[in-house]
Order: sequence, then C-alpha cells, then structure tokens
Amino acid sequence: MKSGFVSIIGRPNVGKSTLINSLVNAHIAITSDKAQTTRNVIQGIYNEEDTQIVFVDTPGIHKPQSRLGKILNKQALSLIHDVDAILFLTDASTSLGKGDKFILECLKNSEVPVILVLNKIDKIKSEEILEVIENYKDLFPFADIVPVSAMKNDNLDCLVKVIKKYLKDNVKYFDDDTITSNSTYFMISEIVREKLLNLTIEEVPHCVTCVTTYYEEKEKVTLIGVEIIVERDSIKKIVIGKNGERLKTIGSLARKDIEKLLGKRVYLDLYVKTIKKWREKEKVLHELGFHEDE
Ligand SMILES: Nc1nc2c(ncn2[C@@H]2O[C@H](COP(=O)(O)OP(=O)(O)OP(=O)(O)O)[C@@H](O)[C@H]2O)c(=O)[nH]1
Ligand SMILES: [Mg+2]
Repeated sequence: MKSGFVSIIGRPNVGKSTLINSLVNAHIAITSDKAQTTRNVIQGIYNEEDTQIVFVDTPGIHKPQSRLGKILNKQALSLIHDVDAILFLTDASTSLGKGDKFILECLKNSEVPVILVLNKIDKIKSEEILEVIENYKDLFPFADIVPVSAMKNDNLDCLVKVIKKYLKDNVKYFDDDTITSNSTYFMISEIVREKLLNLTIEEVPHCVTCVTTYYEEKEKVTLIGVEIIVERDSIKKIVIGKNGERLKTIGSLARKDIEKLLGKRVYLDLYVKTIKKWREKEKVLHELGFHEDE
C-alpha cells in the first residue's frame, strides 16, 4: 500500500480543477472558462488496489485585487509544504509568463518534489511540446515533466505512474468509496455558482458567491435553499435577468446536477442578496468561510 497528498498549483484557468475531476473521475470541483473559479481547497481521492492519492485542488495564484484574492493566494501557497509532491500545472498552449515565474519563485522555498505538468496539449501540435519543455526546464529543478490533456484524459495514467514514485505513506486516509472531503452543503452551493459563472460574463463571476442556507429532507423531495450574494444591485439585476429568466435557467440547470449528486428529487429555492463590497469585508468573508489566517 502506498499513499500520500499531492497539491495542484498554478495560475488561474490553466485547468487545475479539470485535472482533479479527470483524475478522480467525478465532477467534484467546478470549472469554467473564467479565471479565478476555484475559491476553496478541494480534496479529491484517487483509489487503486494498492494506492491512495489525495489530490488537493487550489485557487489559481494571481495578483490579488481584493482581500478575498489575498486570502485565496495565501491558501494556495500554504499547500506547497507538507505534501508528498506538487503538480505545477501550466497551460502549454499559452506562452510562459510572469505569473508562472512568480509561482516558481515561491516553489523554491519548498522542500517538496515539483512535477511540471504541461496541460492542454490537445491545443498544440505534438512537435511543439518539446519546445514548451525547453522553455521551462531550466527555470526550476523539476523532479519530472509530464505533458497531459486534463480535458481529453490524455496521458493521465502516465502522470499517476510518475506520482507514485513520490508517495511516502502506507496508510489509507479515506474509505474506498469516498471521492471528496467536501461537504454536501459546499458541493450544492458550488454547483449553483458554476451555472452562474457559465451564464454570465466579465465582472459578474468575481462579484458573486453562493451559500447553502437550508436542507430539509421530506418524504418525496429534498428542499434546498441557496443564497446568491452579489456586490451591487446592478449585478443583482443581471443575475436575475429579464423577467427572472436567468435565475430560472441557473436554478433548473443546478437542480438537475444536485439531483444527480444526491440521487433524490430536489426542490431548489434560489434568492439573491446584495452585500456591498463583500469581498473586502473581513467579517463577511469570515462568515462565508474564508479565513485570513489560513
Ligand atoms: N483544450 C483544453 N481545455 C482545457 C483543458 N483543461 C482545462 N481546460 C479548460 O480551461 C478552462 C479552465 O479550466 P479550470 O479547470 O476551471 O481551470 P483552473 O486552473 O481550475 O482555474 P481557477 O480555478 O480559476 O484557478 C475551462 O474552460 C476548461 O474547460 C485541456 O486539457 N484542454
Ligand atoms: Mg479551479
């Protein structure tokens, strides 16, 4: 038996959450084409007969514009220690930038082996992969380099094989049927946020957060309430949409996914509330579960 913890670190939008979902073969972390989708540390558990790997998805490391952003960066960077390996994920289809170099500088303070994972290789020609490796390889003493496509499930078996070399423990942390340590309340609010991210544009996604407020199991249906918190009334209008159309679409798409998650019929009640500048307010952030000292 071999086991261990592996952090997935990288800039926003490089595909960290897509990778953890593909590795554990379930949609445990929400994904979107907007940067800064992930706002919490999410554990996904990979099981094989003689191996258990706890993958840890983290918020994308970026130049913070808000108190929330600072907390997210800190959270991600706290996960470069006390793990068995780090997957430094990059988007092989975009050029190496300041953001990647900043993270590599931070990783120099870590004693943990860093595996360079070049993602999105489905977007480039195979002969270009070598060129990308060439650009990265002298920047950092990577323990290994693995090109993958998280979306197309390409070369992930090779990635797991490489990771196995670095696993140090021999205990099982979770039961075989556990795929995530996330709570059901959290998963529900994230499903709503994912639909919202996919149905709105530009600044809206960053100004919104979701919280599950009640969960009541009745005989034939489960009643669930989710509050959508926005920063300004103008954003509230966008989220609700003309004649409530957008909120209705968010609700019906989210309900279907929540029913799949719970295996039960669900009645989902969504309501939108404005809390001015919630991303800056220490007390509000704390109440929403974002803690400054983490
Ligand atoms: N073509 C292609 N697209 C990918 C791949 N992996 C992820 N994507 C897309 O890249 C976008 C960002 O993916 P996420 O998994 O949300 O990225 P992330 O790194 O978790 O982003 P943050 O949570 O914001 O830090 C989504 O639109 C994904 O569908 C891949 O292997 N190939
Ligand atoms: Mg993510």
